[in-house]
Amino acid sequence: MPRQRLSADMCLEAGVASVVLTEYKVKVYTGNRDDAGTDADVYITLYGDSGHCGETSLDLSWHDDFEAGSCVSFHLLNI
Ligand SMILES: [Ca+2]
Repeated sequence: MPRQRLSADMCLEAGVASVVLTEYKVKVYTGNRDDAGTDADVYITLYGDSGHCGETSLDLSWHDDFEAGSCVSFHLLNI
């Protein structure tokens, strides 16, 4: 299963003095019905006690994400 680790810098908001980063594993299951897959850009925003990581693209390089019947894991850091 392909994995991607996003940098902490991508998840830090300006003005936050100190943060505790938590790593999350997000698994996206795409159904296997006709036309269930997508080539659209897919984003996620994770919220924590100190803020949020902002809109983060779920996209693995050199991998056709969100095909019908697939499961893709993404590793994200959140504050
Ligand atoms: Ca991709």
